[in-house]
Amino acid sequence: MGVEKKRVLVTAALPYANGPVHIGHLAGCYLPADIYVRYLKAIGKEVLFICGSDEHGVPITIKAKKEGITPQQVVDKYDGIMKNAFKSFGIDFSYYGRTSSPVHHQTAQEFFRHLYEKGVFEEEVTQQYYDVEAQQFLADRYITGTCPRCGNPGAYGDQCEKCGTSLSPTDLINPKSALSGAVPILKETKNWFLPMGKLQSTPAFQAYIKRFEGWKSNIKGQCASWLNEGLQSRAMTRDLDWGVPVPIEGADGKVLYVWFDAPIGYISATKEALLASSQQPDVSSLTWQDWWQNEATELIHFIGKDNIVFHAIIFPMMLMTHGDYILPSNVPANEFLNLEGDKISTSRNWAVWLHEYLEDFPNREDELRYVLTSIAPETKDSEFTWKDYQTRINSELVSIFGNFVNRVLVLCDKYYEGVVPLAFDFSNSVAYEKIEASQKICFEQIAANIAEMEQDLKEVKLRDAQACFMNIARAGNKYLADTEPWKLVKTDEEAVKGILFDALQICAKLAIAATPFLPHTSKKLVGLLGLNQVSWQQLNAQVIIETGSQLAKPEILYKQVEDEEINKQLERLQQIKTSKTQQPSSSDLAELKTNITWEDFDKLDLRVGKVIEAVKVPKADKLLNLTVDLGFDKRTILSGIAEYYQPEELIGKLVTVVANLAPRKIRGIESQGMLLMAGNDFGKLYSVSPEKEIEPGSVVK
Ligand code: B3M
Ligand code: ZN
Repeated sequence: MGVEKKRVLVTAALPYANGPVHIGHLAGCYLPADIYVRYLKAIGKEVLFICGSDEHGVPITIKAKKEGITPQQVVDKYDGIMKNAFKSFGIDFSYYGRTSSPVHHQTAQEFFRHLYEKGVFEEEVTQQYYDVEAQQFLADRYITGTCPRCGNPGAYGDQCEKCGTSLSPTDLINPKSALSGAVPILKETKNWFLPMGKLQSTPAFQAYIKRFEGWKSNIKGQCASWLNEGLQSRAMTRDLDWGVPVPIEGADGKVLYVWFDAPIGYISATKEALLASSQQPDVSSLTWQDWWQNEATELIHFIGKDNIVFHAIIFPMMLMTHGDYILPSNVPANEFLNLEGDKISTSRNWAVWLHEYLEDFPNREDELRYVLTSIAPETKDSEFTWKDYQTRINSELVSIFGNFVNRVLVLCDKYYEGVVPLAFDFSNSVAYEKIEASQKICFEQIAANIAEMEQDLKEVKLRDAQACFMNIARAGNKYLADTEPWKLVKTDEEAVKGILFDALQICAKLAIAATPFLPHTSKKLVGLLGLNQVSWQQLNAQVIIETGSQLAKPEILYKQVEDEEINKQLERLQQIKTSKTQQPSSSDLAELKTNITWEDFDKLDLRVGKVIEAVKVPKADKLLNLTVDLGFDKRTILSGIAEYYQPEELIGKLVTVVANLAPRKIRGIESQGMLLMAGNDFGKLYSVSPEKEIEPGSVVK
């Protein structure tokens, strides 16, 4: 506050090194971060863009067990794969680190020790689940069980992925060890907790959360709900053997909680980045402290929505209690990207993997960047489909942008052998009134779109920004369509030169404006236009390409996406789906519950109900509040089906209701029953409904 921000430190969430990167990762975090960074650099800001592999945590060790290799082998394999995929798509990190590096271990340990010595942590002996067979404590994802909130039998010890609730292992019903399948015992162990409840009420934290006001509403909403519920202490150490060892006495066999060390990874990667750059000629005189401990730095974290609490609350609390650090100025988190109607899932292979895309669509990285930015889940979940991918490329990138540039280059090649023609003053004669008017409108529209694009980029509204970019090409096309230089060439060569001179300036503006969004294309176009170098400052210049300069031979920027290419992708996905439905996974088979008696079944009172009202529950993504007519009674029933049904689709629908289920309060509303739903392997839910119209209240037996 009050201090002028001289530089920007942008971080992108450190991906777990337990699998390759997919389009959801790209759209949710890395692409927006890259576009923003490219924009900042273009306007001359000093920027450091930090990322790296998150190589600790239970997901890595579980993957290692599954594949029969060591955790180190897992992270070595995926660190390389991820780094290459990011590079191919032009994600231009200043530095990509690893949390297994010695600099990171040391930095994380020093950070922990500093807080420990300041007396920040609460030391507590608690009962934790322990697998007697595997002789190991079961933290986070090492334990599975039934979610107490939604009944999902595959919830993890830290979170239920179905309903999103964050959990402690001891919240799970019927807990099971993910290592041996055994029922775990409770055993005492000592851990160090960050007293988040206590810290929440400190003036420093209260001052910090004022920043949320300027942040995106999805983040504000999530943070408000955490803060309103009241924060709980959270253990910053774990009884595990993979991670950064806890650097204090009496902590043998314990490591730092992965969410304690991972964000510190941004700091260690910064240190490493500066070490690496000091060995290069253009030595930056800045130290890592300039980036992290100086109010002149603006700190911005790009993340996906599942990481909000860690970046907007927990990490800032760590930085704040440490005392030497700046706090984030913004956390532009995105929502999720779905694929062809279903949630992207690594374990079900329901994803478009970047390394596979590169094989199937070589040299078409910018096409995917374009589509993912057009549908970026900036404010709510969005959806990638291959048909939409094809449409956006063919009818926007090819037909609008590519076509405009190509027409201009081909005409200049044909008429002037690629030498940039003379400009023309259309105001010198009334004969040119029409052309002059088109020219005026065209350049006014372009200027307005450039201004709006810059404003959107500044505000990280990248979807809108890219739409403005495309409008520049639209305006160019319109100018050509209005003035028809290919017809005019027979009668008025000077005017044609003037129009094509203008059109070339528009191509140059497009080449510059494309830098953040489509870096590969921008570079190619700069070359085709015979420009050595361009700068963002030239965007509003009248002349960017000089008369007399030489253009390169025309080449197309993008090729059409053919139906066969799309069908191949759709078939691949279809195969994944069918192989799944034909062979229920072992976990589905294992979920078969123990037999019940006829008497047990007889206790259920199942009835047909008719939905008469349906509304979304505010601030709950998954829940609908339904009023269901049971004939003899009208019930309020909350159902976690908001992702699968729009409220209006349900009105008038017959459903099956467990009518004698004990009422239960959810989000302060009493739910008086439950709707029966059939779920498939892809997380979809379908209502179990009578085949024919039958009156509400009818017994299901
Ligand atoms: N590795 C979770 C994730 O990949 C975690 C992010 C760490 S950011 C410091 O979604
Ligand atoms: Zn749940």
